[in-house]
Amino acid sequence: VNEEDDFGFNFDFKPYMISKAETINRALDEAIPLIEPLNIHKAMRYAILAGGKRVRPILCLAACELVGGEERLAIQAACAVEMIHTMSLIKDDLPCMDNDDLRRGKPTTHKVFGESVAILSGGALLALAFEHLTEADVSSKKMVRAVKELAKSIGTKGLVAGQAKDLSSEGLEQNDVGLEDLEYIHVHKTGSLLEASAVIGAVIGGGTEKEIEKVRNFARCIGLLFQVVDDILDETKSSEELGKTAGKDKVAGKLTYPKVIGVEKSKEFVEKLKRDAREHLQGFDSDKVKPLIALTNFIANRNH
Ligand code: GRG
Repeated sequence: VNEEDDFGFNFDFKPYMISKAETINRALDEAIPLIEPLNIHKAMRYAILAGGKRVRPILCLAACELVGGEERLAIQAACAVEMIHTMSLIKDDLPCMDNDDLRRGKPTTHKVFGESVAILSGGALLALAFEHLTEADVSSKKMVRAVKELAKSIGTKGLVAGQAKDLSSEGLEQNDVGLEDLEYIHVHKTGSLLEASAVIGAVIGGGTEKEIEKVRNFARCIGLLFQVVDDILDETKSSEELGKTAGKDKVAGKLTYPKVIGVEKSKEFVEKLKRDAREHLQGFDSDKVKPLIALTNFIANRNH
């Protein structure tokens, strides 16, 4: 991770990522105590403390620090975006959606606690995210903006829109779903919360309008980057696992960038998005952009 990349960039990302993830995990542990109703809080904690790369909260903290804010200002917001992400994973895994048995290497929340508890714990995470976010030590004006940004990223302009489109494309022939549809699904399902995470960090950190817009454009690039890489990984996985696992049909049937534009063009797109992401960070303090560039490289080079 700390080797020079193709842009001659050098930053020791692993300790940064570990230390930020530890801070976030501690804050999440405190934010969701094991109180009544016990089974709901158990399920919430099970889902959110199950691991995960913590990309969204790290992005939120890094964006806050990029514009000169202190980490402590954005910690509630960072927890909030991870709560929303976890809520969406719980719902995505339900039998009426993707019907998945495993998540983050463990049985899914509904498999362990039952469907009704899983649905309630998802709803509770959604509510707690907003409650917790409002505890940040920032002006009401910034807070209203942050709340609006987060709400927008979840509903019919964000996660719900992406999931709805994804569900309605299921079972369609490859020819009936084009690059535009695929991009719509990705921008909403994956991009919207990543964008909100970064923008909320920049708003809370006290960024200027111009800085917030730059952060938004940067986050849009890494949102798409995240998904194109995910698609390439899925394709590789599905060919490696061919004939081996029961989940193969789901992966094989899913529309992906490599299926629509081919593996080579998808890899070229990854490189373009990496370059574009960096360009949006121009003009910021050269030391403060380092974690965000490293995060971009991490997303581009990850293998899971
Ligand atoms: C019900 C209001 C409401 C919203 C939810 C179900 C749903 C609507 C949306 C689905 C959103 C979804 C599951 C998108 C996929 C996002 C994605 C790329 C997940 C994987 O993210 P990683 O790799 O996972 O960051 P970890 O485990 O590392 O956190």
